[in-house]
Amino acid sequence: MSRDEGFSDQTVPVGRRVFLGIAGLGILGVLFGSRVQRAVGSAVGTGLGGLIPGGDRFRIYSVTGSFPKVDPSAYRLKITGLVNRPHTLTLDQLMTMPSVKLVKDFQCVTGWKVPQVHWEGVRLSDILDVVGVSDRATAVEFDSYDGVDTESLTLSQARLPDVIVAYRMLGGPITTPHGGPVRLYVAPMYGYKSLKWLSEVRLVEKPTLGFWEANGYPVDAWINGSQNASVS
Ligand SMILES: Nc1nc2c(c(=O)[nH]1)N[C@H]1C(S)=C(S)[C@@H](COP(=O)(O)O)O[C@H]1N2
Ligand SMILES: [Mo]
Repeated sequence: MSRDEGFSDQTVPVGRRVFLGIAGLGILGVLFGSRVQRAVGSAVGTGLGGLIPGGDRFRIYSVTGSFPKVDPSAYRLKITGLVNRPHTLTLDQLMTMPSVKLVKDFQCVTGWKVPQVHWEGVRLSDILDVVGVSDRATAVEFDSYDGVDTESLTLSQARLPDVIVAYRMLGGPITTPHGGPVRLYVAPMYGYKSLKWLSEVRLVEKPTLGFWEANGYPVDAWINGSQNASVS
């Protein structure tokens, strides 16, 4: 199987050297070699990524250094914690819920940006309505099938109309490298909030710091001066 399988032409993986250079977190095992070690990658950290040819591509991240492979038929999304009716949803069940499409620039806090990315999925707020959120809940925690990355949002952030549980991206089903079959997409915030391989949504009274936040990224990741996502 080719290493590049599943990568769209809008995609370039990020090499360990490049990534550590730009993120400086020192703990991340990111990605496969070859295509990665391109000059364009090393320019990203300087913020030139968007100015040079090939700069506006996704860098594929995984904090574990590999991708959890989740078959669409085996996929489950658990909604747990302070809810009235805990649920476990299959991908088919998610896909029968009302869906929303978003188109927006995708922006990593390290400086790279992909213009006008198309997304489709279910509003997180619709899922929260299905399970019924307890009065004591103030925040939502998110877990990944990778077993390491975690995120959180306040309940009011989680209820924003452009925060979705996404199953389509870039014109097709979400590929494994991009976090498929299902990832979170938090349109108004930087990319690290858009947790890939989403496995669990948990309502809590007090959130614990997410993976990136524990490593120094801001808990509130609003993209400055961002345009609102177009919603349909
Ligand atoms: N599970 C998981 N989700 C993740 C990450 C990760 O390493 N693991 N990286 C985050 C960061 S920092 C960014 S910018 C985006 C990148 O999305 P992509 O890998 O599809 O390009 O995913 C976010 N979600
Ligand atoms: Mo990122």
